[in-house]
Amino acid sequence: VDKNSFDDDLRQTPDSIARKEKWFYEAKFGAFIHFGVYSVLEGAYQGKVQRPRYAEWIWADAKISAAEYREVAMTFNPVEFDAQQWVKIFKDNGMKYVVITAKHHDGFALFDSAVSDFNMVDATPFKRDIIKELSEACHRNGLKFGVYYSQAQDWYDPNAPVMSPRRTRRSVMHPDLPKGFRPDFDKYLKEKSLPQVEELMKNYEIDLVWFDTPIDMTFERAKLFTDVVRKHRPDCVINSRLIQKGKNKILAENLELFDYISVGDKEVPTTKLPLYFESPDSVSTSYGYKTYGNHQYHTEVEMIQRLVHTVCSGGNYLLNNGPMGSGKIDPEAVRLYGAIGDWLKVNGESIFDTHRSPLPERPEWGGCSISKDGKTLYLHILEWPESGTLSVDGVESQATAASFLANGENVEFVQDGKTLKLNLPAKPLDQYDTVVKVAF
Ligand code: FUL
Repeated sequence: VDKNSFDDDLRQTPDSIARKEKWFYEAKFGAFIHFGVYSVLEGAYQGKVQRPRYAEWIWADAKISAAEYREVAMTFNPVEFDAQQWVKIFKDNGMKYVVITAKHHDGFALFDSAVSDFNMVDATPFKRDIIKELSEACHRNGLKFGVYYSQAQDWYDPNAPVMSPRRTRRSVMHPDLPKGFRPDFDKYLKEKSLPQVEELMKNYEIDLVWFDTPIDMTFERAKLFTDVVRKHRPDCVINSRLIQKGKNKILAENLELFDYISVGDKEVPTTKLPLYFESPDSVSTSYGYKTYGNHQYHTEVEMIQRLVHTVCSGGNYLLNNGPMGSGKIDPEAVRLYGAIGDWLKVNGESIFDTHRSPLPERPEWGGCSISKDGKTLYLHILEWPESGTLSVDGVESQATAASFLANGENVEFVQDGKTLKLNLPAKPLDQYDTVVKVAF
């Protein structure tokens, strides 16, 4: 990011945040969902087990042809899908918005699309529009609704660019292609990607669009997408993977195209970034539901620490679950969401609607967030000090009171200039993150 190209504080101060994005900056915590044909395969195809990669990449990794993958779609029948029940799990655990894969790299649309029949209604026995049901359930329950859309990478359409030609050869995915076939990216954009984004914007109430894999995306091409989005949904929030290069490479001239930075997959920044960001994490090492090959779930403490670090650094935490092919939410994801939800029920005021840490440095014992009016500082103590004293440097104003969120009891403190010294009990009050609320 070119730090000199825009005003850091302008993007971070709540007062100056555009009204349309306000909900996004206040939300802090959302549910990400990777659901599609790959959910049926769980990371294996005909005995080929996917080792380190994401389960949603099975088509490319197991070298499946388009015709075979279409057959897998014929077995995608998530009869246990219940949008209301999904949304209840997210809402009960403090999540304020939902982002689901409307189309991942496999080119399969989870909605009723007139543009391509490779979609939930036309290509599966289930025949129901998941995007419609889920967006309605979100709005009924006061949650914002977003769609992930892989705008450039599309394995089903031979005209789309292929990410890693060595691993995912176009000729393997499409064995019937004539020899010497020359892909035409602009044809793909014109005939599939842009019209599908337009369908989504026109036919559903979309609050956020999460573009992904900006291969070959120029400013001109990206602008075609933002024009379509803005035309139908002027308040829709757009992420930076529309056009960013590599992990966090944002060019100043592209800033007008999106509203916030998507950091790298599962990346949790522990330092402040110059633009508001969102961290796309997952409950496990995969985004799509996986039972075969390597994969591992986070622990409760890891999840809560990642949420806290993200918010204290000035970002939202988008925590993914991969529902099972049956349409049921992965029980392990429900359990982990529950742990965060329980913690938030007690400590939510230190997360929602807060502002990133005002301290110059990230303290080694944890992190800080601050209320929007600047009158309450929240100290997230992730590493409990053995000495019984916690020293907080860089506190600009005079503290007037301090108490634990866990039980409301006062905490003894002294302030010497910009250093606040708290007298703590021998053991933490919360097993994950004990929060002290300091008033000014
Ligand atoms: C990546 C994709 O390739 C992964 O499958 C996943 O969707 C992740 C959030 O973004 O770029």
